[in-house]
Parts: sequence; C-alpha cells; structure tokens
Amino acid sequence: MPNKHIVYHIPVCPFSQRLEILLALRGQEDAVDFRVVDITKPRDPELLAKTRGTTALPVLETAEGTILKESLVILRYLDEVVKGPSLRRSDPVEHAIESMLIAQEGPFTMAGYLFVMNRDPDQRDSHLEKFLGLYRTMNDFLMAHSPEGPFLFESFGLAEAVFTPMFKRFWFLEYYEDFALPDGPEYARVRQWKAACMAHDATDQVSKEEIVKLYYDYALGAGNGALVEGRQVSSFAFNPPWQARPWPPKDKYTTSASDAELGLLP
Ligand SMILES: N[C@@H](CCC(=O)N[C@@H](CS)C(=O)NCC(=O)O)C(=O)O
Repeated sequence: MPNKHIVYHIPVCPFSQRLEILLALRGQEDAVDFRVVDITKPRDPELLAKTRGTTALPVLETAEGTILKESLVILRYLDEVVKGPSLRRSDPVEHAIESMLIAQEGPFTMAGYLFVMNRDPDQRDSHLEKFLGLYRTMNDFLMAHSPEGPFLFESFGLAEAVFTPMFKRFWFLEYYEDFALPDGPEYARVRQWKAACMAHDATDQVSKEEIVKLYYDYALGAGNGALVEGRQVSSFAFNPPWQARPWPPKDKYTTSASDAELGLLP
C-alpha cells in the first residue's frame, strides 16, 4: 500500500482488535495508521462530518478518502489489500462455512454485553441461559464442520479473528458474573476452540486486568464511556492508566465504587 489507511479507533475496543489481529498475523502492524479516539470526550467535528454524524468505531479512511465502517467489513477489506496470505478461505464452500460461523457473532456479542450490563439479580439466570445457548450452538456448528479442531480449518483464520476479541472481552463475565463454561460434551468443542483462539500469539493486544478495569462501568450498566451516577470519571478514561488502578469490586449488583475507590482521580 503506497499510502497508509487511517483507522480511527478506541485502543481497547474488540471491534478494532479484529483489525489488529489481522495486521499482527501478517506482520504488517505498520500498514495502518491508528488514530486514537477518546470516547469519554465529545467527538471531533471533522471526524463526525466524515462519518455523517455516526459515532461507532472503528472507522477506516482509505488513502483516497473513502470512509468504511463496520469491523467485519473493514476486516474483510484489509484482508484483501494488506500484503500477505489471506485470512479468508479461498475455496468458496469453505468461505461459506466460515461465514456461517461469523454470522453467529452478532447475537453472541449482544448476549455477552447485555449479560454484563444487567443489574437486576432476577434477570441473571435468563442472561446466563441465553449466553450458554449461543455457546452450545457454536459447539454444534464446530462439531459438524471441524470435529477435531482446534480451529475451524487447519489454522487461525477469519472466524477466529472475528471471535477472539469477544472471548477476551468476556473476561468481564468471569470476573463480574463468575461465569465459566460448564463441563460436558455440549461445550467441549467450543471450549477447545476458544482456548486455542485466546492462546494465539497474534491476539495478545489486551489483558484480563485491562478489560476488567476498563469495563467496570459496563458492569454497572453504563456503556460506551457513559458516566455512572455520582461519578465524574469514566472507567474508560486513559488517565490514570489502568495499570495504576486497583482491581474494581466484583459485586456489581449491590455496590457502586467511587472515582477515588477505582483509582480514577489523578
Ligand atoms: N458493529 C460495529 C460496532 C462498533 C462499536 O459498537 N464500537 C464501539 C466501541 S467498542 C463504539 O464505537 N462506541 C462508541 C459509539 O458508538 O459512539 C462494528 O463491528 O464495527
């Protein structure tokens, strides 16, 4: 690529991590110029004009000024234009198979986020059941198309790049909901897939500690940099850095920590 693509993003965003994984797999981290957006601050009007008032990130701007949105679209685009072997399967049937698995990511992502954001203890079981049901569907799909594993095909590919950031994000469910995949055959294959995805070298852009600290406000029901009642600073703030903050309280149903308790005051 003669001129670099620009990607506007939130560094810890799972949708943007999909793109970072692709670049890491190719050893092409420098092929894209990442520009950090702080979602706790009002959006730059110039960027807002480019996205015609919409705010979701990541956004890719090509060297010619075309604006692309939606991480799956940007991922497939980068897969075509960045130097190196394609992530997508070249065989049409295999590509259709990976696309069917990818089609499960929307409901899975939504269910995980709604689960962590729920603060009504009476709703907890229904969130858990919904989430587990989606894992069983994935397990069934993997058993049908790739019973041996660990990946869908012989190596980490497009579907893995799509799902791994969500598997890592859902560390917040382990922490705030004590979520763990149950033992048993209904989950064995997806457990193996998830473990292989998460262990891959190209996916270490985020850590559990970072996710748990940054997503505290999500666990209190406040997403996308919104402020929790009584607080002045979002858990998504870049400063003080997450490394300098204590681990948040695990109990999201009855407590709400202050800015000071979360180490968010300078
Ligand atoms: N479907 C979109 C979702 C993107 C998304 O929700 N991004 C979040 C960050 S993780 C965001 O930009 N939130 C701020 C906003 O929507 O204003 C994609 O895959 O790109």
